[in-house]
Amino acid sequence: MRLDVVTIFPEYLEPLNVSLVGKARARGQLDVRIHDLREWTHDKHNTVDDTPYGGGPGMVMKPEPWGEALDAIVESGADDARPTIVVPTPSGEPFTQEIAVELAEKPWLVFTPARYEGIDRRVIEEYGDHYDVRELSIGDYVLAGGEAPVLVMVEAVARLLPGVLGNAESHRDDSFAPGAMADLLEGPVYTKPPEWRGRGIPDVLLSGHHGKIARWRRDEAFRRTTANRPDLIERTDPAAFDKKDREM
Ligand code: 6GU
Repeated sequence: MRLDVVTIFPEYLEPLNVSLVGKARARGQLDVRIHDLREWTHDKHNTVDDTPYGGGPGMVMKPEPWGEALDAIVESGADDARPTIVVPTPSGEPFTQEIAVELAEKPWLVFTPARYEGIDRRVIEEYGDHYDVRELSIGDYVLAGGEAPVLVMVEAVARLLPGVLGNAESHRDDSFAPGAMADLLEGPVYTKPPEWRGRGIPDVLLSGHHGKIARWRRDEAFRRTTANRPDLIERTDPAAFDKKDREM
């Protein structure tokens, strides 16, 4: 997969050299290209923002540098290659595991993290007419810019790419993974030693009884979801719950 990121803070994307994403790059599974938006400015001060039409606080990112940057990037691909353009914005559609799975199937993503009050709307309209453009938010809070959301989305997508996670089974029962445990959060996990500061391990995990262990994990998932995300229980088809769940 190819990933391009256009930003006025290229150094903010340095974490993409580390850990899972860094290793995927080193192995050639990910081709990440970070671009400085200011390279597509032409004035002495490399201006990327201006005051909003209609007045109000803050600044808006000017369309011209974004247009030149995006044109250069989309034209740098193969003749028939068309990227999906991801625009991080708190006004976007919520980024979910389902969207991460969709994005992980694309060959090429271009991210456009903005600072200030966002990018002149005409840029999103212009590229939306010619490309698949996704405006995505990572949650109901406001950040100072889209760079941290890009790190979040790239990590969520990269770990789904074939061969990137060591163990292909590892995302089978992720919280929010589509499938049997969809809509339940993952329960608690334990490792050695068997006793730590006087605290032991639930007996069932030492029993070797796979059926009982699976049942226990499901009960814990249900308990945790009820406590932390009652909204997930509400929106789940009641047919997905069994008698034991209903008794909890
Ligand atoms: Cl994608 N950008 C910004 N600036 N704030 C956010 C966000 C994105 N998602 C949640 N808050």
